[in-house]
Amino acid sequence: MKLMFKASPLVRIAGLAIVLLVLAGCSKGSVEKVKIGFVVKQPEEPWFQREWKFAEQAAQKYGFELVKLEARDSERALAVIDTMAIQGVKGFVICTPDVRLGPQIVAKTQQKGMKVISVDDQFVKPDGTFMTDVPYLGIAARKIGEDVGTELFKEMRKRGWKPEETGACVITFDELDTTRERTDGAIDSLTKAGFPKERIFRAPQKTSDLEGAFNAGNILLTQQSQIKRWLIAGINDSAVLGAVRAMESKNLGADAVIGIGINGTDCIGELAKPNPTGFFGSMLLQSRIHGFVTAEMMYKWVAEGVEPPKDTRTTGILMTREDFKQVLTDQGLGDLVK
Ligand code: FCA
Repeated sequence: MKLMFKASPLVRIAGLAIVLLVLAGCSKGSVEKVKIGFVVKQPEEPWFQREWKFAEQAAQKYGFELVKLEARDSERALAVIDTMAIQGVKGFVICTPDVRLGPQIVAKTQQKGMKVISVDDQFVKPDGTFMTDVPYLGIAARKIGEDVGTELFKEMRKRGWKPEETGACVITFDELDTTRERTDGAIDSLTKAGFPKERIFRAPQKTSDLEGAFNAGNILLTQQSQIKRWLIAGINDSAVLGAVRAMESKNLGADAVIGIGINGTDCIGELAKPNPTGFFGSMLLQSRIHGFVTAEMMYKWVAEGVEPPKDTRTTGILMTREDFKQVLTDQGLGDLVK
C-alpha cells in the first residue's frame, strides 16, 4: 500500500510522458497538409488564373496545400495525374483540354486512389453523353448565351440599326458542349427577338483562342463584305475579341460593331481603353465559385468524406464599358480594376 502510494506520482509522470509522446506523434501526422490539385487547360486565359487565385483562398481558409498544374493537351493531362499521385495529392479539380479524355482521367484517378471534380468542361463518354457520375461545376451555358443574344438585340435597337442591314457574326466552337450551348443560345434568342435567321453567320474557330477567332472572323468578313454593321457573339471573351480585331482590320469600329463576350475576366484591358471599340461588354461569370467552391468541395470530400453535388451551374451578369469597374468590384474582383 505504502509502496503503491509512493510510486503513484512516478506512474503519473510516466503516464503523462506517454500521453505527450503519443500526442506529439499524432500531431506530427496531422500537421502534414492535405494536398489538393487544380489542373487547367489554358493557363494563359485570365479566367483560369482567377480560378487558381480563388482556389488558393480556399487553401488558405482550410489549411490545405494547393498544387496548380497546367495541361494543354491530353498527354499532359494524364501525365499530371501521375505527378500529383507521386506528390501525395488526394484529389484534384480539372478543366480538361479534351472532354473525351474523361473516362481515362477517371480510370487513372481511381487507380491512384484519388478523387476528381470537373470544372467548366464536363467529361463525356465515348457515346457522347455526359459522365454524370463525376461531380461537375459549370455555367448555365444556354441561358448565358441567350442573354448575350438578348443584349445584342437591345443595343442594336437602341442605336436604331435595322436588322435587315445588320449581320450577326457568331464565333463557334462546337466540339465542346459548354461552348456550343452558349452560341446556340445566342442564336436562339436573336432569332426569337426577330433578327433574320439568314443574316446570322456561324464562324467556327479551329482553336479556342483569340487567334482562332480572328481567323474565323476574317473568313466570314471576306465572304460577307457587303455587310457594314455587325453584332458579335462567341464562346468567350477571347472569341469576341478576335472577331472585333478582324472587323477593325476591315475598318469596322465601335460605331459599326457590337460585340458581347463571356467570362468578363479576359476583356478588362479592352473595356478600359480610352476610346470605345466594337467590344461592347461581357457576361461576367463567377470565377470565385469555380475556383474557391470546387477546391473547397474537394477538400471536404477528401478530409471529411462529404460528397460534392454532382451538377452545379453558375450564372452570369452583363457588364459594359459604363459599369464594368463597379460590377467587378461588387463581385469581389475589384483588384482587377485597381
Ligand atoms: C470554358 C471556356 C473558358 C471559360 C469556361 C467557363 O472552359 O474555354 O474560357 O468560359 O468554360
